Amino acid sequence: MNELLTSIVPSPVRIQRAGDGFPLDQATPLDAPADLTEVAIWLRGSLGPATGCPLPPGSGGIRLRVDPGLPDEGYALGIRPTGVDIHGGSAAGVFYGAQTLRQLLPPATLRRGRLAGGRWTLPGGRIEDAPRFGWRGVMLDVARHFMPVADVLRLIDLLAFHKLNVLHLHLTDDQGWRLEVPGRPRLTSVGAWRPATMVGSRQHERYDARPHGGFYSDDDLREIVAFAAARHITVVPEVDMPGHMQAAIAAYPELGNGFAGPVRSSWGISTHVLNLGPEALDFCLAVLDHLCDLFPGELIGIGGDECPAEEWRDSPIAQARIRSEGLVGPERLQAWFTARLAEHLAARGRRLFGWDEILAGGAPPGAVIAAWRGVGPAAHAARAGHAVVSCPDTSVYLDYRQSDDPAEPTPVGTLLTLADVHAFDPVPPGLTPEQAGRILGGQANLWTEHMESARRVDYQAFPRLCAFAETVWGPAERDFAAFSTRLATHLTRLDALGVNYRPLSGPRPWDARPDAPGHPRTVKDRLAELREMTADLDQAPA
Ligand code: TNX
Repeated sequence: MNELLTSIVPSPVRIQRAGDGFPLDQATPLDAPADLTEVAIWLRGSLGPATGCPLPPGSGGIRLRVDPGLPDEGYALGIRPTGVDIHGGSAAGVFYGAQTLRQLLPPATLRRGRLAGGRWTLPGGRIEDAPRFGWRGVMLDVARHFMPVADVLRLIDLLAFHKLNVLHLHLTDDQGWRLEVPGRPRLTSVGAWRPATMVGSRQHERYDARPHGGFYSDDDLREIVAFAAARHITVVPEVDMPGHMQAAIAAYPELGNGFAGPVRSSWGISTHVLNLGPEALDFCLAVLDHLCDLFPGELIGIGGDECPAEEWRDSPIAQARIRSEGLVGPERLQAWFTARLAEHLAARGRRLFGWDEILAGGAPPGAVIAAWRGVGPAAHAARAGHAVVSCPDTSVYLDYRQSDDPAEPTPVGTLLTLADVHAFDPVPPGLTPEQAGRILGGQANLWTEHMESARRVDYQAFPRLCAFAETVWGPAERDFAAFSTRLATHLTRLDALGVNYRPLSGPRPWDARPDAPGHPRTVKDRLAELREMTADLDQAPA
């Protein structure tokens, strides 16, 4: 079989080789109905520069069609000497068929400029394909390190190339606030900037002496949303509340419990959280309103992770709220708050999306849970009736180290090799079929404490994200050896796309960060820590 036909990543469900191929040249026409105009524009834009083929409108070449008989995001791609048919169950399905088509051409055609003129032959055959899960996500933390718009758009292209369809944008954290909110100018004039940045894991207490910051204008975010939508990716925004809020409190101290200080420079969890009085609640609802205006998707992220309750014990404003709402103690305050956010979003026809900490005290009905603290919370959330996005740190945290090579940059977390990621299953063991049906899919998370640039994000993300794509697109049964063979060819595609992936042979000398030491953990220690961290879920309603 043609090598390209058998090296597609993520692997298609069914591939048949048949007869001669189709020659693609300057005259090849593209036939697309009006409802597939956007796919056609994208395909011309991605194939044109390197092939020199403008794909003018017309019949007898590549034909795009929606066929409602196919699975929603599925496609059938047929290549014969007389033409190429890409049929999809929806525009998204046609788009994925076209992405597969790109992988069937030599990698040089993925470049942004032409190496040589000529003709390319698409191998003859038929591919039938459809994803296993509807949520094939990546979370990008743009709070710890700001990522310029152009780099975000480039990452979106790389996600789409791997048939991923959700970009969860972590827009705020203790270390930076990255979006504008009407009437709150200090969020960006103050909250988007920190005086210095920690270098390496927090145990080493090292800092650079350089300010860092940046934020997205409303138009920046609209551009990101539209660019992603044209690639069938939904952007799910997250503003993390009521903890991980030090940047906002630095800008507006009245939202906090007496903290008056700068945006946080160190990693870890700030104890400076929202006071949850009337002004802080109004602030949060206004932020959600703005997110609803900018992001058309159903889900709006409210974070909810790692919120220490200690400041609430002595805070008059938090205590007044606890009394007026008749809450049993500071620990109940977060659940009360999350319920108010859920009501507000529901009134706008949206749904709340939060980290699994919001399960403590019972998450609002209809909330979608991003289950990250090992595999326990995904099962807990599914049993409690919630829709779940599986993203256990022990399988899909791409900030965690890829090997124990001493040159691995800032090694943190547990060892998470390419094979470990490839073995991930979004559905945790022990669920009934009904509960398993609540697992929407999986998500790989890119926390950027130790990724200061797009170059470093590439290094941490690839090639593990190629393996991740197989876990959410492909079938439950997977063969790592077969994947590795396909990956060898696929890496030549990443080369053509200019991705700074980690070489399979290990880090290059210049990848090392001796100036930014890490803090590697063993799986055993991490599992013990996770058991302790999630012990409160045993009391939570399931
Ligand atoms: C935990 S995962 C966090 C993040 C850190 C990450 C580092 C989650 C909801 N919270 O704030 O960046 O660990 O791996």
